[in-house]
Amino acid sequence: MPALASLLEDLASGAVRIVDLTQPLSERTPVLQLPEPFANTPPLGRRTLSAFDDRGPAWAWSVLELGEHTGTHFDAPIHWITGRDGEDVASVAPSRLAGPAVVIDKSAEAAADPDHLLTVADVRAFTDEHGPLPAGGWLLLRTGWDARADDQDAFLNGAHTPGPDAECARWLAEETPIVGFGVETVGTDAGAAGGFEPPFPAHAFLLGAGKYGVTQLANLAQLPPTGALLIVAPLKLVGGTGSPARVLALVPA
Ligand code: 23J
Ligand code: MN
Repeated sequence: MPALASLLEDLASGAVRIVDLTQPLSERTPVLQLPEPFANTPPLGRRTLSAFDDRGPAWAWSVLELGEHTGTHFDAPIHWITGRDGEDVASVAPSRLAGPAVVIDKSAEAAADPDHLLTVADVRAFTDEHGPLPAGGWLLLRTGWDARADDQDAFLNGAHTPGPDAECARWLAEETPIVGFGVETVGTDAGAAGGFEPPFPAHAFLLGAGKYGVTQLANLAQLPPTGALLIVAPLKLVGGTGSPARVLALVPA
């Protein structure tokens, strides 16, 4: 049977499931808080244009104020100074937005130490057990942080949040065949990463290498370590440094 016909049959039978990796987007969605003197993104803002009233008797709609980097979102290379000559969101080829994903589980380590850092040795231990990182695919870091996403203070945790160390970020960017790195936390970098060398190494190295980030993911616990198909769908925003995204995974039941 052709591969797509077989996939459609598996979806219909439930042999393949679709897992929503997207956090709900609302005025309560936590947003990054950078220290002074840096500018910060506001929470989602919404202004009603009409609500079945004089302004529009049969329709309801609103206008959003929405940061490019709010909620579950995609980081494009031009977000960072190292990638400033790279792709904006609209330029990213769709073939790079759908591909294999592997999930490394550091939820126990992050529960014990919120500043836990992912190392090259951790990823090598994972690939020794599960095989190489997927070419054209994504590495997703599970930390259990998605359970905190309905509470800004618990989610940001005073900037004590897990992420990769600088050497791991450099290695993922420069020496592995992945196209992107995804996390459950507010950014691809650890909460303390502003003080790393270089500062914010996941942003600096991955975006500088023309790779991507996805943040604030949910439900990674429902994915197998290997074998999921990830679909990342940011807005096709011309000149966009990032975009809120719907992120889905297809997984064998
Ligand atoms: C700007 C500066 C630092 C960080 C970020 C943005 C993000 O996390 C982001 O959403 O790209 S850490
Ligand atoms: Mn971002």
